[in-house]
Amino acid sequence: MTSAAQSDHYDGNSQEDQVRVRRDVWGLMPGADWDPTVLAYAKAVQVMQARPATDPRSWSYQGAIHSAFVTGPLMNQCQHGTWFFLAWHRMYLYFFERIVRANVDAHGGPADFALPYWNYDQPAPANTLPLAFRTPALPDGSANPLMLAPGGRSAGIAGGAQLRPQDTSSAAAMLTTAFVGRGPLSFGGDVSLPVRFARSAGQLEQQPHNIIHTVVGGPRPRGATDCRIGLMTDPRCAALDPIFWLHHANIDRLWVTWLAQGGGRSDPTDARWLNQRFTFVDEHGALVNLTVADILDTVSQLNYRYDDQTPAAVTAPAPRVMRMAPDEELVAATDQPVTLAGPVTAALVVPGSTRTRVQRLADPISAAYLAVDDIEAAQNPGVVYDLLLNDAYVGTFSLFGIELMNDPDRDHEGVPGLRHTFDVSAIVTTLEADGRWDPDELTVTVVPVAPAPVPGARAAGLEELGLEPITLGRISLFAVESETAA
Ligand SMILES: [Cu+2]
Repeated sequence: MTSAAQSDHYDGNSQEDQVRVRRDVWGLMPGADWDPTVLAYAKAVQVMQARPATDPRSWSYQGAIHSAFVTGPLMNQCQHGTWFFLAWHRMYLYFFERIVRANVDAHGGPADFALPYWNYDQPAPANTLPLAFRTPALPDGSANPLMLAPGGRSAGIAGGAQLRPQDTSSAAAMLTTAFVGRGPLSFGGDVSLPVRFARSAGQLEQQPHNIIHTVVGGPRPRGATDCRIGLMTDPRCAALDPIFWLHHANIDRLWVTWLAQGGGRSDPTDARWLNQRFTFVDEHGALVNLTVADILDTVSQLNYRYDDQTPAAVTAPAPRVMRMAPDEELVAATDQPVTLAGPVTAALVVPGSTRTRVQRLADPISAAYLAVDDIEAAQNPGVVYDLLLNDAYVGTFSLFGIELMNDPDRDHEGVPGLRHTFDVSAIVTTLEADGRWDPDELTVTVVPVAPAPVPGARAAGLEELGLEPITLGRISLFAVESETAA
């Protein structure tokens, strides 16, 4: 490290005089003309990439703070599948932004520079990779570091293909009212020790966070231990793709908009969360500490806000799951592990003991969720998976981070496999209303989604991808009794 100075409490914010505004990259740069803020980001990336890898403010070191194939001080700190996911990434972005801004200031501004974000959950063109990330050269003729060499990103996305609405949606996350606990469908993840990859992600981490990583990165070569192909797909490479920071700024913004919805939504007050401390490096190369309590108000504590913090419009049926009590009952499940390289349908077996419960699942006092448990794979295949209950779309999941779950040296909590959970209360209600909710006829279907082709090109079939099979240990249906009827 360049400095051993380590403050107990970070107060770098006190020198600032204005609240910075992080803006939508498509609003800044809707066409091919370079926007000053986006161009300043690109030039700062050039400067950081030219620094020696031993400098913690270099591009490679900043990426390694998230995760890397090497180890060193401050490296491999990222938090996923835990209730620290949002807080850790907010801190990580904050200090990265300070490092970028020091470069921007040294090269003439803009004086109000803040990291842009990419809100992909909008109609085209906003659901395509921002133009600055697919332009070969900067205005001065130098190579644009925001554009990766071929293979660095999924070819279709790199070529301007649209992301699917299923992949960009934060609707399931916005429906939750609990940040943590009180059931599996939390916004921000389960209670956990600080670890890189624990078992249970919150709904926002699951969708769109994990999914965007995978559809932007695309497939990686089997067993790859470098960061040339499919960077966003692997946590050890993801932050080396300059789009990572705009993706995470959007995830950070969605935390703000979730809180703004009200309806009981609030950050945890648990001291184990508030007092958790993480260490980063600032623009001077000095080590800096923050606790989660230090970063909960972006305006008063970190001096930034987003240009759009409008609460999400939640257009959902009666939010039954959100009122659920923590007790739950397993009422149906697949009876053997499901291995798939293509689409697979499996029966959800309902034992006699829970048959009545399943029949009554559409009652207003019940809520239901599906859990996909013990997902095992050698690596993220670089595609995402759609999940259906009978014929109804439930949600999409990605295996982002599975390499680190399988790592024998893994420092997660020792539970095998990933877990993803989905609210299916509304689907059960619809199937029941259609007369199609029958305990003898319950199926789940998992469909790998082929990457979007380059616009104008033919879509590759799943069989052409040569997907490595993944195994889903069990898919289960849980019933939850509501505290109060909606
Ligand atoms: Cu991420």
